[in-house]
Amino acid sequence: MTTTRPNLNPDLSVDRLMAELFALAKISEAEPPVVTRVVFGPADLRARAYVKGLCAEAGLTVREDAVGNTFARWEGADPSLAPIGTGSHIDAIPNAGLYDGCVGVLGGLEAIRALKALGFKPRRSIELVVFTAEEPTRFGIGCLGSRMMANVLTPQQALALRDKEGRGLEDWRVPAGFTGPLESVAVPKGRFHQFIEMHIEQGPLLEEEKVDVGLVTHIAAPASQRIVIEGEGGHAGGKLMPGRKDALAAAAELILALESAAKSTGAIDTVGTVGICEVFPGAVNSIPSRVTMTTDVRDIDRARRDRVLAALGAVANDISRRRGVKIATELVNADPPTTCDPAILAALEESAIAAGKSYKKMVARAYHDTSFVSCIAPVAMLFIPCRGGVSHRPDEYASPQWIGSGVHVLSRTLAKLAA
Ligand code: HGY
Ligand code: MN
Ligand code: MN
Repeated sequence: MTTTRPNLNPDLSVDRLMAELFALAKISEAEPPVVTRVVFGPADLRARAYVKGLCAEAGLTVREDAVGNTFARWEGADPSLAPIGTGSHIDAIPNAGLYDGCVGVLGGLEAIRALKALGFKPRRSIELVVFTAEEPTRFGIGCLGSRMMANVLTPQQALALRDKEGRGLEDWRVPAGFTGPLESVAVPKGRFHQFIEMHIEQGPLLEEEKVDVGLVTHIAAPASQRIVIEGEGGHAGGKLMPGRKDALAAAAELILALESAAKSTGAIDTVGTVGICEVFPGAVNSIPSRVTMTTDVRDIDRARRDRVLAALGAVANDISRRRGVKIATELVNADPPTTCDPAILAALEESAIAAGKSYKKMVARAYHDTSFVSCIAPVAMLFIPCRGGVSHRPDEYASPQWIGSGVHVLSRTLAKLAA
């Protein structure tokens, strides 16, 4: 039983992996090449079944928790030891691409299959994880499954979540077959000995600098808010301009204030986005009486991010007073930045060198499930390039070479950590 570190030139079958990525991409609520796969929807359930089937074929034992976090385990020589974890998500926002999340799930599976093909026998079990609802699409908050595993989101808070139609977590997870007690999702510290997520960079640096892989040292601190602006509706022709309380005009001021606050922190790392802006009643000849919008503010420096949120609050108060509109702000999440583990980064660096792959240390600007796994285990992330840094769009793309390099480095690192 070889638990030593074999001559690890994993015989990756990138072709098989690419075929699986393309097959998974076809399981979508939208017409290919567009990928849309919202948690607990029909496409998500079919995608879960597809991935679980591949894991079973690879000889992994598959188990799901009460919200659908899925664990595919390769039993190690000493099952009493906490496993090495790897994985990501397969849910996708509307109008997305096929690589975000899926590269980390199917690439993690390929890394495991390559080690098995080499006859490697892990001392520590290796677990491939598919996290439920990394994207905020359904319930407005990202990383639902990993937040609950880390108990950053309690069962009570999860039960209070609602989708746009007012349906809650129970209305979705139970018909999807997930009926266990929500209290069973939280896991203790040490559930994983170490955890690595492979992911496309969702930024332009690796491709621009022609670097094979990125070793992520920090993950930016995300925050999001839900803002409702209540004004006064009325006839677009009959109601003259003086005294109007136009909710959308107020929202427009607030959106530009967010953009200017994010641009003026003095750091390129601060970003601010309004991704949702719903207008009521939404008629061409009716003055908007209500706007529901979201903000997404991130920075690698938490205090700087929070200063943007505070500045926005002050502007909202000023707009409310000047325009006579009510502005209600609900903070959905304001998470800390994540620091990745030096020992795992060292193992990734050694693996990249051994694999003959160029690498650079870098920051993750998107958030990831790894941010919440970091509450229960040492973590790190491995980035591969994506064309033009494009993501969350159907033209998101990562080449088989880029993906193969990532899987090669991941495979070697899993073997090092599990040996
Ligand atoms: O929004 C994010 O950073 C992630 O892609 N869900
Ligand atoms: Mn995403
Ligand atoms: Mn992602």
